[in-house]
Amino acid sequence: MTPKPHLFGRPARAGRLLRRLEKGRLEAVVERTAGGYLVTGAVAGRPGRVEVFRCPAPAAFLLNNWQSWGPMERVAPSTRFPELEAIVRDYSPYLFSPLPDALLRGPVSDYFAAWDGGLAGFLASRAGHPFFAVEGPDLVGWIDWFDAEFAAPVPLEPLAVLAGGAVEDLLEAYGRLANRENRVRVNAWNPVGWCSWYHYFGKLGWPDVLENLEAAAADRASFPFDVFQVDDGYETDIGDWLSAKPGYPALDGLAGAVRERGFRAGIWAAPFSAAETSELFARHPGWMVAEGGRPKPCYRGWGRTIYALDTTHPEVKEWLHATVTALRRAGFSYLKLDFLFAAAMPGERRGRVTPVQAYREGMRVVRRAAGRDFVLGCGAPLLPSAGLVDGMRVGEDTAPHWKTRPSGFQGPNAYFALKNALMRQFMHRALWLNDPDCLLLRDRETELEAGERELYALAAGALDNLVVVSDRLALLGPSEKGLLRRALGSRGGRARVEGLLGEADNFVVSSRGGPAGAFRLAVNLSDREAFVAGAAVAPRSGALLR
Ligand code: 9PG
Repeated sequence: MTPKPHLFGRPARAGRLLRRLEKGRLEAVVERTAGGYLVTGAVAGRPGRVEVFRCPAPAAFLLNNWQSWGPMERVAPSTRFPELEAIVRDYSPYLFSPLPDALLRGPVSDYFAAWDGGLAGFLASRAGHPFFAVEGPDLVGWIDWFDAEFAAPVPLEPLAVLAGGAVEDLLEAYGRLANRENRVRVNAWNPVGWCSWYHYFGKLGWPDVLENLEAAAADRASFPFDVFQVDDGYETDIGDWLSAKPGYPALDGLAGAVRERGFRAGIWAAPFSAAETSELFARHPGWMVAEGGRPKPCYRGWGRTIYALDTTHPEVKEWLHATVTALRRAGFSYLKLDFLFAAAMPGERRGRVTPVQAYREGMRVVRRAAGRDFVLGCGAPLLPSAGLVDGMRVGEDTAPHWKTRPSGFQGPNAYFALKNALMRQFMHRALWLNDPDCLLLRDRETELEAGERELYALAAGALDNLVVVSDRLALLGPSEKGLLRRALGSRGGRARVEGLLGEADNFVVSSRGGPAGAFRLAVNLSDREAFVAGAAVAPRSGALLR
């Protein structure tokens, strides 16, 4: 149940509100809706951080992280994520939030928070960064506009407060509202494909690409891939996307080899990132987000310091447009664009905008340059990407091992990747097509057990998500091919997940209206046998129910 919330520091009630802020002003309208309230409005001047919502913190609620790789999971107000300190220190302060200070203090839920009988959710993130945090006994929803100053009013990120019903229904209702608010149009093509990353990782060579291309082309019945995507490993450096490593053909040769075998060609790039060693950085240090006039490190990766491009800089926009256009001209029509959070790092930029606005400026350039080709977001701020991507990774990386660890900020592993896909299913076809990360089907060169591999594949199918295989295809025999066939056969329905607030790590995926008719998949992610939807399900496995 939701106790009556406070809006802007007073008990919620319908009406208009004008508020003088320290260095700005706020105008808001609160409307009563069937299930609760809708808050809209505008801010001007330097609004800084504004408290919008407050209610007593629920004993348990669903927390959602800012970006693809962060968790969505059940937490209590007392939940802490001790591993975040090491991530902030060793990897990046801005990986999991543009406001890391709040994140280190306690549970922070970006965009929305949901609990038994209630949900508070911001419907967009276009200028401000909306988030919820536990403050004393309360759960408080803020919008932060960083230190931006707005001469003309900018719209408040609308807030919907919904009450009554199961958390799963509330999330779906929130998804519908966010869909409308962001004018999302879901791509008609829901990809099936192959990706190089989770077998070859950074050691991918051109002979590996050719081997798998030949294998896929030779057995289309078993490998009905639309797209064949080359991941990280082909490029000379992070930032230098158009020059392939020695041993690789030029990019048009790479795409050509894929296309002449009848697949759409897919490629990976991190278009907002530049390694300290890259030609891009050497030539254009002035294009980077800065601090004190110098390039500001964004994150550590590939053993290097990585900088973030200032996506408000006119020359960067030209470069982004030219780079995406060049990838398309080379023949690629599926772009996995990764580490996108970099463009939303706080820092000095040409444009006097918030980091969220900067991110969206960059993504709009990419979207325009990509035309109707498929853009898969990864490592991306979620809500700011709504309407700008076709697909979105909704969890941290999978891996050829399971490994249950205490919280979702540690990975990569198959457990958290799959759990996040289940938790964030309400985003699928509301904000974009969900990418649950790749299926690892192989029974060799893996620590995953047969039940774990089967569960992952069947869940991705039942969820109607992207299905992308990331194995050396030569390792797949009749039973792995059969599993892929079963996973693909269960796509196409309207899928819904129950059990999000449960403590047992058990879920039920129900699908209806697809080619397979109505069915359910009982999911047991835990390490003990469980009864799920009336069926006994072994640890870390699933059971299909009619
Ligand atoms: C290629 C990979 C794959 C993968 C992406 C992304 O937090 N981290 O240190 C971190 C590093 C890599 C990473 C995710 C998180 O993986 O998700 O599918 O494309 O890049 O380098």
